[in-house]
Amino acid sequence: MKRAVWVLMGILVLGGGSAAAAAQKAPAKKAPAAPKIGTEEFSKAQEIYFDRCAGCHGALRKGATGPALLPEKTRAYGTPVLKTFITNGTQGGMPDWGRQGVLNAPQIDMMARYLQQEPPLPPEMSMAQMKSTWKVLVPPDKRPTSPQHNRDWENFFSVTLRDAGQVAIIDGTTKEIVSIVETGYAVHISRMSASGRYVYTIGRDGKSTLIDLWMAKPDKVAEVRTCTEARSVDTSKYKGPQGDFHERYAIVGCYWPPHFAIMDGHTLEPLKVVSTRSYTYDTSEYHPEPRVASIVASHFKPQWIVNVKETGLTWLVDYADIKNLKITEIETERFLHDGGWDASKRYFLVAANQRNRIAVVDAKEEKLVKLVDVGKIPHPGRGANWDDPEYGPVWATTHLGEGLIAVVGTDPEKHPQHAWKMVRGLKLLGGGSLFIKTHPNSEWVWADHALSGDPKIQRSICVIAKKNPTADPKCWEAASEGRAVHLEYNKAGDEVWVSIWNRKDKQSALVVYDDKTLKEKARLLDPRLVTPTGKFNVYNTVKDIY
Ligand code: DHE
Repeated sequence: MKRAVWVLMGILVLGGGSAAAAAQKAPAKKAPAAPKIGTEEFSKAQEIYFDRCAGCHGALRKGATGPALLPEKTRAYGTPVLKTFITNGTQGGMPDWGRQGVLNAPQIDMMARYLQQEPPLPPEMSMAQMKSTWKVLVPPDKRPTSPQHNRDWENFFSVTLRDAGQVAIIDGTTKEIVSIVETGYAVHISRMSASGRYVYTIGRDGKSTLIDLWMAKPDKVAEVRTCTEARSVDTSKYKGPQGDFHERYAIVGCYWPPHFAIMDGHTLEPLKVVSTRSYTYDTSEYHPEPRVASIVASHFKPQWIVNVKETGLTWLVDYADIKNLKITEIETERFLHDGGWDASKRYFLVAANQRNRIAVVDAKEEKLVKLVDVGKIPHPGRGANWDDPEYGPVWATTHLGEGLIAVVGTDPEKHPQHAWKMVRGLKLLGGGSLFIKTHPNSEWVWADHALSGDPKIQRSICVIAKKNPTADPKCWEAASEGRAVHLEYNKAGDEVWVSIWNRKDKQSALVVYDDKTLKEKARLLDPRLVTPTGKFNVYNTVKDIY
């Protein structure tokens, strides 16, 4: 329904409801004419594009993680070639939507024709529009003043049920589903308030949901839509001489429109919106769509680290006084994506994925420390921190483009010769790895291969022994079908939870491993667990333990 709004607004921008006709009026000069597409098909294709393609190719189809898909290029390919790409994927990481059964033959044909039309301009979003979507379902003074259940809520997991538009709140101790909460479409991540009491989710459709874990049955207490496409959310975690900002604010990073929005932490009332449109850091070219990728809250300053993908700028946003907002703009690297803190939480390490680099930002000195060359298309999630027997404190990333864990030294004080260098390259089963995780109490580092093209590898996970990192990893298939994706520890750091992400119409699961023995402890097969992806343990997310 929310996506329909975007589609509808796109049509309105093109005028008169005749998107396809309007698109066909303006073919590129020398390119062949666009093939026919009806208005209804155009709307449907636009919706599929938003769901499946915009994340990599950009809302304006100007390219990002994936290549640009503008008419001069797509018309040169023509419908048959585009259909082959959409059906079979590419070596470069494009998913095989046809072979996976996500898109059927008529849909693939429609998408191939849609991609040859002029891209419609998605609408902007004003503060008034944001406010019109804002709902406080339970006002703060009607919320409980203490937890209304006897569960260890700091060990709850907020689990994305991607294709259901829901999150499951699961008790990590009893493994029971405590609540299923209706959220935005395809929630990307959950982040927690400084106390852990509140969960903030962000849907792909830009809708944020605030969930109160103290309610007898945790449920949403507020919601708002601050963009039409988003991937990141975080909260204000600072408490110190400059004030107590615990639970004060939340921030959403948008893909479209390209901006970030600051909201009240208790009610999600939108308070401020800041555009990220500006110039690329290296060539000073104006970019109309610089998307906000990862956002992380500092623990020692009233500050968010906001990574602006296409311009290659990392913004340090000081939220101490949002009427006089201070932003320190750091030139890092283009195509910034995901990242996390080092163990000291002073340095933020973020993947510039199409540049095969990790940018290291010193949040204390507020400057770029180093660009570290790693493997092909790094994708760390938030990464993993541990003490290497030879190199001291390290942080690591997995990669989409090759089966490699790049281990980076992070201790410039005691191990300056290894700091900000790739000190080890550890082998995995293949590329397509999305996430890596560990815990200070664990002997192991865990990694998935969720986007591998090989069905056996995409459901396999591997562990590496911290004490003996050069030994072959131990790897196994976590399920007989589906993809094993995203790893998360429980609060004690003695269990690892892995999602088995299957098609919407098939059985998915959550598998819980004993971290010491690596033996399976539980397999949650509840039919309500539809397409589980990210899982966020309350305690570990508040404390940034990874
Ligand atoms: Fe993600 C994190 C963007 C595809 C699951 N993903 C992130 C972050 C960004 C991002 C910017 C960092 C958020 C932060 O920390 O503030 N993801 C994108 C995309 O643009 C991309 C490539 C394509 C798209 O259209 O969205 C994409 N992501 C996926 C998936 O296909 C995944 C596997 C399933 C899904 O839900 O769509 C997926 N992304 C995740 C998860 C995290 C994430 C689980 C958080 C990891 C963590 O441990 O913090």
